[in-house]
Amino acid sequence: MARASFPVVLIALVAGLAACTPKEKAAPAGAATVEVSGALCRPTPVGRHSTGCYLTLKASADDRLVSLSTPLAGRAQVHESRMESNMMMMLELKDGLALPASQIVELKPGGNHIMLLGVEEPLKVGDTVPLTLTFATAEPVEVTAAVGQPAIADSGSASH
Ligand SMILES: [Cu+2]
Repeated sequence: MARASFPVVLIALVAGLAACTPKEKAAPAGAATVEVSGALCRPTPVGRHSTGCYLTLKASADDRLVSLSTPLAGRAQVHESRMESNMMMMLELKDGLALPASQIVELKPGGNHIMLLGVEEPLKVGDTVPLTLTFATAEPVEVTAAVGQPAIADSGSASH
């Protein structure tokens, strides 16, 4: 039994008095999960304290990536990349990133990405970065990102 099922139990009790109406929602909140794979952070450029990380998400039910953290950076944000007047701009997705049920959502170079800010120690190829991802519904997920250059960078001029 999901621990968030209290209201559901109440409704079931009330409904049970009248009739057996199968009105459950598709997935109970407690069962929602998000698969995270392919986590990779770029090495920090010399003299810089920020870098980009990429990964792939797949939520079992509609969800939202709301925040991220790592002990290796002061802050971790979800950014979108956008071309504006021929300039690649990065904006924080303050409301997080939508994860539609069963859809693969990629954070990748030139697109949405994770930004580590205030990185204390330079990240070098071969290092690892522990990341904790927090979702609107699913339980938090911890992954270990490798540090390396992404295989495909579709925007040579962008630094993340
Ligand atoms: Cu960024």
